[in-house]
Amino acid sequence: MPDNTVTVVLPCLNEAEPLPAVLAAIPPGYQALVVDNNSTDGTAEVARRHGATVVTEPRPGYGAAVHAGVRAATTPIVAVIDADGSLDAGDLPRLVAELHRGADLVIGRRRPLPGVRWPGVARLGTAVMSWRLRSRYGLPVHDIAPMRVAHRDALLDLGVTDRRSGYPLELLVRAAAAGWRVVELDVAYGPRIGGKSKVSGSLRGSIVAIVDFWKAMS
Ligand SMILES: Nc1nc2c(ncn2[C@@H]2O[C@H](COP(=O)(O)OP(=O)(O)O)[C@@H](O)[C@H]2O)c(=O)[nH]1
Ligand SMILES: [Mg+2]
Repeated sequence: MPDNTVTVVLPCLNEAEPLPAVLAAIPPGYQALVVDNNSTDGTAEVARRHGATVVTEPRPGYGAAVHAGVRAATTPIVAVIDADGSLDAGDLPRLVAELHRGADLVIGRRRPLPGVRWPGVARLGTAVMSWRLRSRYGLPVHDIAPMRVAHRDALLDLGVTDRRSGYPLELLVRAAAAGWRVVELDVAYGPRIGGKSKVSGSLRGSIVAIVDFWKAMS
């Protein structure tokens, strides 16, 4: 049966190329909500043409886009995933099921598929951040929540303030402080299916991410 309680928030900065396939993988009933962050490649038109609702967020940054999407969602549950095709929205129902079993936040742990290019710096950064999240905050995590599912209103009440790359880490830290039950499940991690990397595949993006990650956790 289609599940119409979930909005899938897709933060997008120039993702017109991968978007059609990403949207096609969204489970039946789930609402696709593309947050367009000043894209110049027709992302918003492509999204609308493929059935997604589009929200425009002029303030740049991954966190700004995610926050705008969560606010705009009208369903009790929100999911956030990348719009580059590296993550599979088909994994979301397994995460949503854990939420129904009582978790407050369900996150994906990227398990690279054969042949995926995952730069060493990004892997190392992920390992270090995850270790810190486990040792300092007691969170059962091995990744930095690239894909996540939560109850919309509770998520907004957490009050995450980061509007750039530190958003997912600040969310985890606040979830731990609030005593949330956090569950991590393996999800497939494939190659980006078009367009350009803004974070780990770009020097500027990587530096911004490392600075933001560290700020979010200190
Ligand atoms: N709205 C918005 N989305 C962003 C920004 N930076 C990255 N993203 C999105 O975040 C997701 C992950 O970024 P990506 O470029 O794939 O990073 P990578 O996986 O480290 O290469 C993609 O859906 C991007 O479009 C940003 O500044 N604004
Ligand atoms: Mg990516």
